[in-house]
Amino acid sequence: MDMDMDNLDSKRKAPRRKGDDRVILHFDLDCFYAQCIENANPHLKSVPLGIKQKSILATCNYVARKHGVKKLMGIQEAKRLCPDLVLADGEDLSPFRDVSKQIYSLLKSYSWNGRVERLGLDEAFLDVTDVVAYNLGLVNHHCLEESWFCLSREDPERGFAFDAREVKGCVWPPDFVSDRENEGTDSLRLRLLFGSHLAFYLRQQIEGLGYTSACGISTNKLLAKLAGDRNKPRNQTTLLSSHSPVPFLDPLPLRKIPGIGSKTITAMKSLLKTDDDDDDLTVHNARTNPAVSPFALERLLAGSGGGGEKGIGQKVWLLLHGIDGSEVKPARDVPRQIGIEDTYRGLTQLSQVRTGLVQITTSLLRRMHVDLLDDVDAVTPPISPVPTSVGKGRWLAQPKTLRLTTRPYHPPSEWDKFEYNHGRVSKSAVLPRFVFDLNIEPESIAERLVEGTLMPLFHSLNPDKSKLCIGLLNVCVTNMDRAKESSRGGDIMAAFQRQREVEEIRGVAFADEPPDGEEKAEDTSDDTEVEWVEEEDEQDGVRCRLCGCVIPVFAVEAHGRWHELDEGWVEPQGG
Ligand code: DCP
Ligand code: MG
Ligand code: MG
Repeated sequence: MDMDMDNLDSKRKAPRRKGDDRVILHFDLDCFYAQCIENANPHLKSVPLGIKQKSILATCNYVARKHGVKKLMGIQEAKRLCPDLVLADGEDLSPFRDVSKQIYSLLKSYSWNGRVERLGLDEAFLDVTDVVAYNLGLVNHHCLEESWFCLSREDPERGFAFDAREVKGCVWPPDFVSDRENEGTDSLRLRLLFGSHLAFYLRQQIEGLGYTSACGISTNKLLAKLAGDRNKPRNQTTLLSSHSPVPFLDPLPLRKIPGIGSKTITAMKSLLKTDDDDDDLTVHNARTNPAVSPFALERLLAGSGGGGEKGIGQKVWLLLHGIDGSEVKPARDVPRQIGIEDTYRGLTQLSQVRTGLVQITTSLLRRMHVDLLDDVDAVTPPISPVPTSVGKGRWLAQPKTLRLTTRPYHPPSEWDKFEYNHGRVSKSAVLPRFVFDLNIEPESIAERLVEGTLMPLFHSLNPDKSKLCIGLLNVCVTNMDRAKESSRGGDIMAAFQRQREVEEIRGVAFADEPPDGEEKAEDTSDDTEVEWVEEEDEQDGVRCRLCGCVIPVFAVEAHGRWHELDEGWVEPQGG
């Protein structure tokens, strides 16, 4: 017991910072969905604009924010605050995904080490340590004001001129005074300063595509993301505190810290013996309270009932001190899976299901063309009013599996009885090869796929036709079969064909004709989707297990879809 207490005491000490050798940028686009809609309809730029999903605003532009309108606000309240608010529909995420991909590709093209990680649709981290180190090696310390930032190792003329005496954009702390005389030639300040100029240049490039953004510049992902939040919109912040990020973090509400979600906050409240509103619970409260330690957090979060991964206590403790060793993940040129879903107020007829499936599948095929074909000509310009017709290009990867997920409709009167995902079931089948034929219109492919594969899957998931009442349909392709390296310069389709032949010999089934449902479809009880928990104290909302936000029940589906796009940074507490 004494041992434990010693352990607890020694571990309560502030952890030492190490690993400040990286330069990380975090970009977050301003009012993203709103900017996408504005770019397609420029007259909306000057008016208050809200993007509607069901009966809430997914986001609103900054003109609307001046009137007090906020993200995730109910439409009624927003209209009350700003009667002139113009509403645009944001149910179809395809245009936002297209823009997201375009901006992500742009950022990727400036990375040397390929460490470009997406977070949701409108954010990205870049680890630019290597680019900055290279440029620090070139700089003339006697003529900092006329520096040149090299964007390519091969072509020294590719770059931009900058003044290396000053950090570009805002800094934190605002009154930071550098000790330039003594800082040497490779100080943390100089590295971040270089990062700030690169960030500004990249933000200008993004503006060239028509989108303004905010950026944070720091030494890890946590601090870069929080720094960028300081000055929005259309601005950037470099976190320069050379000693400790603690004064920067201390005043922030705990719930603002990525990686700290509702479970951690509940655990923290029980340690602090407080019932304060989540907004009043700051990093400082948690960090300085003697009851909070890595040991105590571990016991609550990873112990029986906590369900979190081992080491979670220490991880949270480090986050409270601004320490985050997580790497910026290398960019993937092909997503792991692509899924499209829609929600319904109870489909009772098979014909309605079929229509819904054809719509979803057509969007899915369009998405596959955008994400999996390497020919840019095949991509419709963002927010094009005309959907992509027949695509061109070569497949970078071909998914092997098609999965259908359904969930019954729960009318409002049943919301207290069932969890959001109650009754959610999935079944998979082999994805037929005609899907990759670029000479057939997506609509025709969709019809064929629905008739031959998806309807049989649907029947086996929902055998009782008399009780049909569908609230959600989700169609997803997964199990990506990548074009082999060796096929570079050769015929990628031929390489796929060879690979398939090899796998067929090994006994993996590939169907050119749709499988007959029951026989070939396999059960995949899919628990990788977002999970939701309803808590007693949240009368008119549901708390999201991933981000801890309380979401009005009617907005849960839109919020869940948003998370499913989010490839990283999920609260590491298990569920
Ligand atoms: N989004 C959503 N549901 C959420 C959060 C976000 O549908 N719970 C969507 C709408 C946003 C986009 O994702 O436009 C990006 O989310 P942000 O939180 O970055 O919000 P914005 O980009 O809209 O605004 P900001 O300028 O504050 O970044
Ligand atoms: Mg944003
Ligand atoms: Mg964002």
